Amino acid sequence: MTKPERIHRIVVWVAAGLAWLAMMARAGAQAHVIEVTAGSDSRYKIAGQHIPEITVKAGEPILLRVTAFKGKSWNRDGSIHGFTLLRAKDRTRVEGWDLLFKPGKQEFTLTAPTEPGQYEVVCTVICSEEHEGMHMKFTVVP
Ligand SMILES: [Cu+2]
Repeated sequence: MTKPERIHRIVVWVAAGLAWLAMMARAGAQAHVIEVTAGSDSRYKIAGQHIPEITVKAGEPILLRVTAFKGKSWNRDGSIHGFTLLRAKDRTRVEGWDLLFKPGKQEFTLTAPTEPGQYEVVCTVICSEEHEGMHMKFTVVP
């Protein structure tokens, strides 16, 4: 390989690397950040919302930031609350949205459902006698 060829090859690799970095930075910046607390009282909470609910755009990247507090009971594996997304129309589970929380802070990188419509988040851990009331509305807009 001649010297100009070597330089050309290096330039191509550096350009490809920069393009990749720019793409990753954009992807990170575009994620819709949702912060949810899973309370010891078996309720989901979102700051600034009296009745918590989540609205996302179909197919958008989501970063779910969770802070979870132990209720009165939990799973043997240490999970203290769940977060499973169901389609409102038939109560079927949405793939990739069957989450379990450990005590404290945790993050999940997710993708919003591609089908607009009404969904529901439900807890899947029997976290207290109030567990059945642990759910919230989830809307996917086009
Ligand atoms: Cu629960």
